[in-house]
Amino acid sequence: MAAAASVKPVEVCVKAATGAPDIVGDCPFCQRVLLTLEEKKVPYELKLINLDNKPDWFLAISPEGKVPVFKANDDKWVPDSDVITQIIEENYPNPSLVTPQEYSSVGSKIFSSFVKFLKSKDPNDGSEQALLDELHALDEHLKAHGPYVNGENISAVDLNLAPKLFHLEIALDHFKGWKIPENLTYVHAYMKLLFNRESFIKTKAAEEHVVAGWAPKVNA
Ligand SMILES: N[C@@H](CCC(=O)N[C@@H](CS)C(=O)NCC(=O)O)C(=O)O
Repeated sequence: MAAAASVKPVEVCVKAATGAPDIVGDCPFCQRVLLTLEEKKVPYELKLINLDNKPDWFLAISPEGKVPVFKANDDKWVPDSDVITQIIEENYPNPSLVTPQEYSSVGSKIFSSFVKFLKSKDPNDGSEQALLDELHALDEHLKAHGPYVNGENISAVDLNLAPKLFHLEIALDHFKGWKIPENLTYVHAYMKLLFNRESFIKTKAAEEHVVAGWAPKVNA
């Protein structure tokens, strides 16, 4: 007889919202993991971690004190969203979220460019242009291959980018009154597609928590 599929949910520690310990907080790496689980319909148990007051049991399983950490059906806790999403893909191959190698780094510099621009206090340091260049490159890619990075079907690279674009849109508007240029129509359509997915709506942080999360970094 074939072994019954395990019904035991996997476990994942994610950031709790600042000041709201019972709801999911504003960590894009955590949301990436949750999106992967949601898209594959893998049952999971959430453990919300207050990063301002990390419990001892959490520090024991995540010595660096970082979220996300993930436990599959063995007893080993694993950190890092790159590693975690890879394990989820291996353990739950259907539906496949594998992004073809040639597209796996599309948009990969957007998040670091966004953070640099967000923190920048010098309008002439080139950080705005660097971000625009990355967004233009994504727009061109989507124009040629979209609506998702790998065409008709969502894949891992989209689930990595979605929370980062969400943070970018909220934080740059709030702190700099900056918006993604309207002529980047493929990027706008892409974001709408991503943010309207059931998986995204279910796992996203509230805007006020995204703003609160970036505030100390912007004002540093
Ligand atoms: N490379 C890691 C980054 C994880 C990360 O930086 N997580 C942040 C929250 S967004 C964290 O746990 N920081 C520890 C802290 O704030 O104390 C991944 O992809 O999972």
